[in-house]
Amino acid sequence: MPDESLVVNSKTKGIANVFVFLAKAPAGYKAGKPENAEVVFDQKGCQFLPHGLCVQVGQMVRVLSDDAVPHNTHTFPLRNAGFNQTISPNDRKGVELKYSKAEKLPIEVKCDFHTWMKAYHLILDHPFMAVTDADGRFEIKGLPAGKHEFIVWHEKKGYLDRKYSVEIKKGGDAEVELKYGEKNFASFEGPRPKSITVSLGN
Ligand SMILES: [Cu+2]
Repeated sequence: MPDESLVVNSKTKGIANVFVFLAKAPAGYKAGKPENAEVVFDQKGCQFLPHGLCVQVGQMVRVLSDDAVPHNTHTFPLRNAGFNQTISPNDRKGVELKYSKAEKLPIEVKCDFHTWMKAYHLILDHPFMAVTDADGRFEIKGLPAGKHEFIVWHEKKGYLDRKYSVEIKKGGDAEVELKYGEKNFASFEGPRPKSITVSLGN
């Protein structure tokens, strides 16, 4: 089974599954209903899909399975109630998982039947979060103008940045490139990335 704990695009050196988010909603921001009432968390080939999932408080996580074997989705939150439930083979209707509180950092999700199966859920009470794709890219939409400080977090290293500052001009976009040297991933045994390349826009 592939180790998904550090996924690097060999061409761009972009790193997947890096979470970029605001610890708190910007001042004056009023949380409305999440844009999507539901997000899907699937299991296929004994892997969680996606590996990194952003969830807003109040959003329903629909846990599905596309595998012929049963899985057990087991969450390890700090502030929310834990969820530990068997998902039947090929369950395309799914089991509903709901978080009621924001967490400070992404939480671990495991399958007790397949010890290599691991994923991370980031649960916040606002929508200003993203996780990098296979190219190391991400986008956070709808940020108000002003200065924002982002947490940048990856499961191998933990914090890559605690306060990555980005200024969004009125009516404008911001594009940033975040780079982290391989020393951040020194504990990783395998081909090491030279940098993470991600972009930020709105
Ligand atoms: Cu499993």
